[in-house]
Amino acid sequence: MKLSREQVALFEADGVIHIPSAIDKDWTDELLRMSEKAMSTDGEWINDGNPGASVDRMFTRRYMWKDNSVISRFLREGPCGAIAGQAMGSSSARFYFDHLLIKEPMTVARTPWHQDIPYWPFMGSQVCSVWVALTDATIQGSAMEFVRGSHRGGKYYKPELFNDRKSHPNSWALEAKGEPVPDIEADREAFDIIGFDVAAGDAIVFSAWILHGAQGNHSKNRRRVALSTRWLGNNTIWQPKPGADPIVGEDDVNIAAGDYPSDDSNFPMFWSL
Ligand SMILES: O=C(O)CCC(=O)C(=O)O
Repeated sequence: MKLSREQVALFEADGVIHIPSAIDKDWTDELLRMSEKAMSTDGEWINDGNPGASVDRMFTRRYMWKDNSVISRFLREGPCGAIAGQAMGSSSARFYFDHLLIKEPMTVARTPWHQDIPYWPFMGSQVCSVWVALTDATIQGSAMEFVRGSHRGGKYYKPELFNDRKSHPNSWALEAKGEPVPDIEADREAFDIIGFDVAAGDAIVFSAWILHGAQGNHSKNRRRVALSTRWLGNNTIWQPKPGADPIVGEDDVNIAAGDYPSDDSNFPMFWSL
């Protein structure tokens, strides 16, 4: 998968690009089968807003790649690492984690507006996600929206929690510092919001610094499924901090704060020039 110069320039300017037909139907079929299993089996890193329901359920599950052969093969053989590395202008891309995000029909819960970098134990401009649509989705059906160019403001916002729950599986994020995310929904006209209707197989690559979110799923009959993959470029440094995602923490690595994460077992280099 080769990105054009225009795509790379757009990524730098906007912080996000839409790449139609990034993966083929064999991959989307296999990943969708995997997602069904992921919804119906136990695991450690699940955030399920309405377990067992077939409507109004936002389900997320992350960090499966070490035990999940489909995801692991997709990361090695699929195009996401190459897309991430090229978009970031990096000569390599190390992998951080996979994040499956599903919204059943008529899911009320929004994906709140947020930046990704405050959740993660890294710093650097070359940190991004490649979000792969496994089903068609319109913006009304919970495809992603972005505040164009917001990756360039140097802002660092406090994490928001996905799914509104009393005992929240991701409450670790509340320990993070940062100013609150502005109430973008209350004043959408004040922000340069762009979004992309997607077809299954499309990818959206976006900076970990850009503000992004998604509506609930207003579709009456269509599940929305996406697999987000997280990537680290050459200028990434390891920076553990309060409120960082515990999937890979200080006890799991042998990297000094401020160093490049050259840890092949936790952050394998799945793409290089
Ligand atoms: O799929 C979604 O609703 C949100 C995805 C997201 O926020 C991410 O991949 O960082």
